[in-house]
Amino acid sequence: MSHMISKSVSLLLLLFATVFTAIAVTPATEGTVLYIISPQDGDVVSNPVRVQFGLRGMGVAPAGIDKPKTGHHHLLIDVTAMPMMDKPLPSDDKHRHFGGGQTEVDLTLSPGKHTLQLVLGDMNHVPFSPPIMSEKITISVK
Ligand SMILES: [Cu+2]
Repeated sequence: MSHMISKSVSLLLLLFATVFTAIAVTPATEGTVLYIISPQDGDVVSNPVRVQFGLRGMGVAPAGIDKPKTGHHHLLIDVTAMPMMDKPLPSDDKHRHFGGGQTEVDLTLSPGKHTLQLVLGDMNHVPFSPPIMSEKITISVK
């Protein structure tokens, strides 16, 4: 009897966990394209490096603003292991948030090769499902 109860309880917990996960990610708008307008893959550039963010199919809104079909930009710099796609994106030198709704940034990068990739996040900095990401580009800084 107690075995049956504990089985029902764990089923219930599983159900809650599933529902919680389902509301933690925002569905992507189909056909949305995120891309880096500038620089282009393979470009040789000088500091400051102006990176311009392109988004088609959804709009840009500041973090914390609950508006359907919008998100804000995150720039991954030299990130080799992708962050979790169902959690808020980390915030550090390699994971830059543009929670004000910015669509470009001027970076100062060390000389040599660097990779850049955009990830769109929802109002809570969580990537959409499926994730909306740009191609990863490689640039050379003089
Ligand atoms: Cu963010």
